[in-house]
Amino acid sequence: MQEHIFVLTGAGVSAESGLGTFRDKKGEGIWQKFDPMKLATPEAFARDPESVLAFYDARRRNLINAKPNAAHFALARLERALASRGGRLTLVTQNIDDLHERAGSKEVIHMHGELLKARCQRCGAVRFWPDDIKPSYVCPHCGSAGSLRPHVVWFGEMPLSMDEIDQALRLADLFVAIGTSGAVYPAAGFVAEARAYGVPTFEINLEAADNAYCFDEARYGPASETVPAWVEELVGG
Ligand code: BJW
Repeated sequence: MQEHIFVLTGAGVSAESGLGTFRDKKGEGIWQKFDPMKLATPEAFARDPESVLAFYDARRRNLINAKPNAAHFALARLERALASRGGRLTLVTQNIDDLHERAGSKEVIHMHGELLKARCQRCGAVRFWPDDIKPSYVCPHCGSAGSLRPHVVWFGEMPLSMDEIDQALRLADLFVAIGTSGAVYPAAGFVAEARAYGVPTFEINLEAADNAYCFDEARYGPASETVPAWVEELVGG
């Protein structure tokens, strides 16, 4: 078994937990129903904070009622199994939900932020925030009014932990992308980076991603079935 596995997850891993994906072939993805330029950019937030905050309030309430599925639990099992053999799982998620953590994963890198946290635009303080955010709210850290926003990465903003991610990609024995369309950069470029470092690459998805041609191997089907089966092959028995 490989000692250091790098897993990148996307919205597809949480789809069967009832959290919508952003793009799908039926045209029912979040960004097919709502315009991301009006809801997921710093400019949109500056122009219309009420609409942006209401969009994230609704998704936060939905998340609180969601539950992790078998794919999340399998990845937590993989983390424990690798650690018990002196190996390591680097789990990088583009998802802003906390379903990996609720399934038992201990180390999760949220490169697009976390929906259950708020950040102050004035002082930069980030804190757990499971409630709605209103434009009038005051930052509990610095006391400024109207400066709180969801701790998420919008288009045009720099994703989080990029240095840590690059280092882990460089050191991995296997790169696996699960449930991500390969449409959003820089995450969509990780597979090419991994290949450039000589790391074998594997896609697990419901259907081929936009960057499927970059992967050495692929397995298609719902994450709640394909991920536990793959983990069982690696660590079972
Ligand atoms: C299943 C399943 C089941 C379904 N089982 N599978 C070229 C290079 C670099 C940047 C750019 C570039 N061109 C353009 C850019 C800029 C932009 C970008 O990529 N735009 C594209 C639209 C082209 N990127 C940015 O602005 C990023 N910042 C940036 O680039 O900074 C500069 C920089 C440059 C170089 C290095 C470093 C930095 C920021 C991107 C922020 C993305 N933010 C969002 C919103 C977060 C908050 C929120 O949730 O509201 O992140 S957008 C949205 O897309 C969200 C997701 O994390 C992200 C990716 O989506 P994901 O996870 O792939 O989901 P889907 O819906 O697209 O796909 C679902 C998949 O699941 C499908 O494949 C299905 O088949 C599968 N599936 N059911 C298994 N049951």
